[in-house]
Amino acid sequence: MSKIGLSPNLKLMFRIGTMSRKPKTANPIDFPAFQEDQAAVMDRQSERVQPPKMFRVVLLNDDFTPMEFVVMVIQEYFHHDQERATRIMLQVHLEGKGVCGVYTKDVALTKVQQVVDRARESGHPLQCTMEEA
Ligand code: TYC
Repeated sequence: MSKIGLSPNLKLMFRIGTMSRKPKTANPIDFPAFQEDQAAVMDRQSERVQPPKMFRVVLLNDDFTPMEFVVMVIQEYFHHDQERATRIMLQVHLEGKGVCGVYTKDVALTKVQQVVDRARESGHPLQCTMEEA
């Protein structure tokens, strides 16, 4: 395009590129309402990504369940080695209760059910429960 005959101002605008740029269109991101919506989305996302509640699976003491049975249960269902399982069993025996592991709700519920089922099958009154960590 020839610039001959343009006013000095128009020539200047060409030189600095003003007229060759696209006119600025409204960008939703610049509006407060949009930013508030975005903040709400972020809040909802941060609610969604919270870590799950965790639950301690706890064994309770009684006078009848054999110590060896309790150690076996702790090894089998909570995957502790024999030494650690024995320590946990002794803690329950001496202090009344002991934590075998910490799990999400579904896993903790399953462990409690499995342990109680196994104890009843074997004729022992062992109690196993869960509490929010
Ligand atoms: N107190 C039991 C006994 O003397 C042993 C025992 C330990 C029972 C832990 C339950 O969760 C328990 N035979």
